[in-house]
Amino acid sequence: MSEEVKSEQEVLFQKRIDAEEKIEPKDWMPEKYRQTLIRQMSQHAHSEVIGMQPEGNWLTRAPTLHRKCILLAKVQDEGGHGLYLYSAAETLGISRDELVKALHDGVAKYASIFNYPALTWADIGAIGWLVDGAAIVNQISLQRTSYGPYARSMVRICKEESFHQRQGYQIMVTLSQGSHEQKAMAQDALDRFWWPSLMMFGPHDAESAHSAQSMKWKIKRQSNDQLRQKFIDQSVKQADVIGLKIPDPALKWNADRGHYDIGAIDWSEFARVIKGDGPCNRQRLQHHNRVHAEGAWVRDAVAAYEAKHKQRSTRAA
Ligand code: FAQ
Repeated sequence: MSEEVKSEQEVLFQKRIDAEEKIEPKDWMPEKYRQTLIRQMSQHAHSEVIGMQPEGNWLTRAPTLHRKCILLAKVQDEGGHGLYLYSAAETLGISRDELVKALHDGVAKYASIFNYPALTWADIGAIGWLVDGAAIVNQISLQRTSYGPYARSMVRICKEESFHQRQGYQIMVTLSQGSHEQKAMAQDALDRFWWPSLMMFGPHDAESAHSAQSMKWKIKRQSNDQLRQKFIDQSVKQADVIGLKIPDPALKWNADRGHYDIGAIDWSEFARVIKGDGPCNRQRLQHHNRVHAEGAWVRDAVAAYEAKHKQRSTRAA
């Protein structure tokens, strides 16, 4: 294909994006658009699946049967989110095996937040309130992303994340109205999860390698800093309602901007964690590797069943 024809296709593609048309799997798309989506959607899928680990760790230690049922449903939802997202990524011409291999080889990332441990029951509250809370702020915006299968998967995921956020906040409400020790445990969880939650939105816009192109292609609809600010503004109020203190001495309402100002984020910690040196990176990947290998027989059985059925229907035809 000549350069001229290709660039004409690119102009038409951008026109479709500007007109808010969704791009569908069989439509022409620039190779870089396809690769950007594979990168972002697969990292999103890996985050959902790796994100099951810190919470899964508390399934056998939930304080009541009721809490256990809720947590079990939530963790299963996260696995489901991973499946929708892997399937949506496969429409871009890549297999799930390739995506998982990239995770195991350390080529594909997953959200930095899941490299922090869940040390107490209050951490389960903080994860639901803050981590799912941050995820929803980002994903509501992604419901309008330009790639159809990604946008549609976000609609269902957001509905479920909203329940996740509320169950987490409700744990924090209960603990902060409990004994002195319970309230201290909730505050400690907030202290440890606040800054890593802010890092979930990625580097500041000026440092974000992919933002400019992704915003032009409407893969991203709002910038990292815009979404982070939205999350800060809503969470400060929620902490206030339950009498917990955001661990940031520089936090201040800025009447001119109509937003909260915050202190400096420790980007060296973020860089360390995404390079593989966070508190739980090795543990998370080792666990995923082990469980994936243990599940090989299920994948083999499904493939054998499918092959048998194909053979039977070919014979019958
Ligand atoms: N962690 O140029 P940008 C959830 C990387 S779902 C790790 O700004 P981009 C549900 C980035 O990949 C949470 N890496 O990148 C749940 C890039 O590296 P690369 C997941 C990060 O893509 C709750 C480099 O830094 N949500 O929590 C992070 O334009 C509870 C430069 O950054 C999504 O994935 C990070 N936080 O913007 C489950 C949402 N931030 O790839 C269980 C979809 C940045 O060049 C329990 N993703 N990096 O090697 C997005 O919206 C975007 O990809 C951003 C990053 C906003 C995360």
